[in-house]
Formats: sequence, C-alpha cells, structure tokens
Amino acid sequence: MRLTTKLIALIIILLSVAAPVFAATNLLENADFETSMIANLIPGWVVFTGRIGVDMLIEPDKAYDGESALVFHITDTEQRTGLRSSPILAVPNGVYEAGVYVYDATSTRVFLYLDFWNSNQQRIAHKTIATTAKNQWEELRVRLTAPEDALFVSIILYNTSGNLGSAYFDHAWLYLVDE
Ligand SMILES: [Ca+2]
Repeated sequence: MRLTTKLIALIIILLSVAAPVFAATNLLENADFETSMIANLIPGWVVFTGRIGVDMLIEPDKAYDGESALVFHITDTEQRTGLRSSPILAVPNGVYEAGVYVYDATSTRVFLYLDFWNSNQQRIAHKTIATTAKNQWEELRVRLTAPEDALFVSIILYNTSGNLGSAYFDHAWLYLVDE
C-alpha cells in the first residue's frame, strides 16, 4: 500500500471513530433561532420567566450559526429571564442530552437546564450547567435519564438575579440518546 493510500485509509478510520455514536434527531423546533419572533412569540419556545420582545429577543448581531441568535438583555439585577423549549412527550427511563452554545457577556453567568415534568406539570428531575467563559462561544451540555413518571421534557435557557449584561444563545439541541 502506498503511503498516500495508507494516509487516506487512516483518515477514513479516524473520521468514522469521531462520528457520533448515535444518529438521533434534534427534538427542538427553531433550535438555531433562525425563525424570527412573531407577535412577541418565539416559535418552538415558551416563556419561563421574563418578557419576549423586551428581555428576550431574536437578533442578528451575533450568531453561532446562521444569521441570528436568542439574546437576553439583562438591565436589572433583580431580573430573572428564562426561555423554555416547548415541552414534548418524554420517554420514561430514556437518556436525554441537551446542549446549547452561549456567548456570555454578562457580569456573572447564565444557565442551561434540562428538566422533566410529571402529569401534574411538576418538575420531578432536572440537571443544570452554568457558563464559565466570557465573551466567546461556549458549549454547554448535560445528560439526564427521564424518571419513570416523566411525561414531558424540555430545556430552559436561564438567567437568575444578580446579573447584568447580555447573553446570546444559539444552536441548541435535545436528543433522546438511549431508550
Ligand atoms: Ca442561529
């Protein structure tokens, strides 16, 4: 085998190893925030806390992919801002992975939540991760198994009190990685 052929073979092997071990579908709608706000609604998402069109907007000035991203404008340290993906039916005992890219230009940090509800719309399990980087795109990623009585799964992009500045979110995902 010639050296170039060996190299090509090696590259093919490396690429196949680096490929995702699952071919899951992104369960989120408008995960890249490329669909604009319509009458102060963000398609695929619902308010957790805060005001779409004031605290939460889709803007074109900074994007991880495509042309636009979600931005939180945090102008008051008492302000809590959260956007939840439209809840979807969960598979009990399924393993879910959630993620998002965040450009955090705030004074503290912002969060990604993965959470599960029961039939009473009560949160029964959640996992969260906070940003650690500033003024650069950072990947946040969490995994959690759906409880036996889970009915809905969603993610929340969240800012709690004590923070100021802007945070951008783009390229979100929610996968059922194992049933
Ligand atoms: Ca985008």
